[in-house]
Amino acid sequence: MEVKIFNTQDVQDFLRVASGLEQEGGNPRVKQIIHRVLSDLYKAIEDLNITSDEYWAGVAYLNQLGANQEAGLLSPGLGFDHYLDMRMDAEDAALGIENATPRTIEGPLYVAGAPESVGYARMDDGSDPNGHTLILHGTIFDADGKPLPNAKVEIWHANTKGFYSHFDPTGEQQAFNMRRSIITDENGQYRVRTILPAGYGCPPEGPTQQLLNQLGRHGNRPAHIHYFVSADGHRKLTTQINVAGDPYTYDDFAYATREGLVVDAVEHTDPEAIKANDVEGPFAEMVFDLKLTRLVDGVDNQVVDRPRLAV
Ligand code: MBD
Ligand code: FE
Repeated sequence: MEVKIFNTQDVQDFLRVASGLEQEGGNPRVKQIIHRVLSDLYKAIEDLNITSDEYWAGVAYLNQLGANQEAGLLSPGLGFDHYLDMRMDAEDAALGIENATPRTIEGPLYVAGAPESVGYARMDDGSDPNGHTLILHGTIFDADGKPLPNAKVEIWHANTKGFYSHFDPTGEQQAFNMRRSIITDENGQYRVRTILPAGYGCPPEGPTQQLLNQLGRHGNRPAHIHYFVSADGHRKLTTQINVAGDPYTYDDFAYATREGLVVDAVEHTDPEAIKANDVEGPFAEMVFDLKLTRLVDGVDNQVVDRPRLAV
């Protein structure tokens, strides 16, 4: 049987009570958001005739999601992270701000406190038996298009199993493996030696993948490398590059791939190049320049503050 009660005064009054709108104390913004979200959910229960069994399955699911620390993983999977980027892009467009280097999502696996060095860093500890050497470098440009010395380039990525240090279920990786902060040199350049990452897959038995299965979706990301770039007078840029040619490049479960962020990994086998790059054998090279945008009225109007792991 289907009943309609959502629009009754009783239910509407109840939503205000449950959201604390009839209380003096508390936080008005939280009340406003909770009132709206509760209202939308109550309405969905009515419109879709969501059963008690379905509702309680949802409650159990949220508990599982938290117990597995996967809320930050389901979030990009459901497109929230990309949607927030779309909104920031639209705000920038409205302000006439051009992002020569597109932003894309941070993801849930950044860790603050990586080792810092000037100009160059070796990122991998050499322990990945399948690691193929990657030389990744480029120039950071300021908002006027000039090379920018002393910019901070934070880079993090996965190993050849798609696992990140600090989040590796095998426990194989040392702290901060494949996580570095490089300060650009006097020419605005950064350079790292690391290994080509593999794509990421959601934990196959976890609650995120469980829901994706119900949606008929996979939980894979293409091979990618994360960046934060920050510098005086500029907005912090959050982005990623994809290694070109990955089968998931244009089928990312987290919707982070964007035009301008797909970069070829060029294979070098000639002895000259191997010697010039001070590596032991054949290696891949990726070149990626990033251009920052200036502060808006002296502030970073889009910097994202979120709980992050700091070690
Ligand atoms: C990742 O490495 C990632 O970048 C995102 C967005 C989600 C899961 C794993
Ligand atoms: Fe990632």
